[in-house]
Amino acid sequence: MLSDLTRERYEVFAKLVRRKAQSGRWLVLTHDNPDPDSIASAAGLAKVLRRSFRRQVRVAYGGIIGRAENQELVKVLGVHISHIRHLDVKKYKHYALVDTQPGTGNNALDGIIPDLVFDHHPVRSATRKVPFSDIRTDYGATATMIAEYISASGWELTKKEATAFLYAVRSETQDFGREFSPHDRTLFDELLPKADLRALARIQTPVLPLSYYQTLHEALEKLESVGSLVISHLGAIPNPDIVPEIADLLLRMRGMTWSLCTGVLNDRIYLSLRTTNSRADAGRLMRRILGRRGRGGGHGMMAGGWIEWPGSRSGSAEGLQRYLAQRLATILKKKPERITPIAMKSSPTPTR
Ligand SMILES: [Mn+2]
Repeated sequence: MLSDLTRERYEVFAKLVRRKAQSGRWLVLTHDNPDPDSIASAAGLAKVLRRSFRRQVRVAYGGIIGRAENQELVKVLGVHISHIRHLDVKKYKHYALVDTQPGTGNNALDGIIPDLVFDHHPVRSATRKVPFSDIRTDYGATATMIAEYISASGWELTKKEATAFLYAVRSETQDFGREFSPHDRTLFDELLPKADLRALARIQTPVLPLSYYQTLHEALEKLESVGSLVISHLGAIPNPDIVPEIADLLLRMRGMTWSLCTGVLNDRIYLSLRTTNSRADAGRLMRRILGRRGRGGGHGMMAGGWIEWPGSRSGSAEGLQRYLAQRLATILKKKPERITPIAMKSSPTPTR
């Protein structure tokens, strides 16, 4: 379905793209460690720029495409997505950000003001300098917005694209268990009959590396809680996006309304915060926990971020991880000194 808003915004977007010289190459960038929403959105925007405006476009990301699900998604979609370190960013003439904004600290477009921004996270002050931005915080997924733009451009989604966009919306909203809008729901209904369900199953249940189970094991061994807040601090992690995955898993624990997972990679401590409280502002809370040394943000019920941890010079990572959890507990009016380990029994007591 195509909303009136998208119809209007598409005209403004089209005018801007047409004004730009045809010769200049475009760089469409996801957020770092891209999730399905970001990957599908980038591929979709690239399609519109190529097909409707005959532009030369490269899709790129920073960080790591870590989750096996997301690697499989890239394969199924058949999108050519480059790592930013293999590109000379300055060689591009035009830039677009999807599922992220300038100044968030979670994309590789450092110091460059993009021409286009599409996102569903709360608007950042730096985005006001962007010539064209479409920020819709009521949308559950950026991919839903991009699908509407594709539709406004007169193109249809291929079977592969339908599969990828369907997965993006499902994973971003946790199968509609998290914030979503009627637009996301409408897109879901439209895509389901078009999608390749076998390919979707391959994305959703991919083959997993041993490191996944090792990290999961560690996460369970290190469980802590205070009241309805469950916490797990990981040591070295194989990729940043295992952190939100574990935060999601922990939030499902009976009796819990908040979850925090942290992990260490390349001089950074990554954090993910989740809540079942639909009136919460997890993004703001995340920024409060991190203070000036870190960057982060998010939506109402989910947030992520990182804080600089320059190796052993600043004490143990675990010390900082514990400190961050204590800050969170304090803000949530739970007693930080009461954070205690949850013991995992090696064999559970049978219940009769
Ligand atoms: Mn998103």
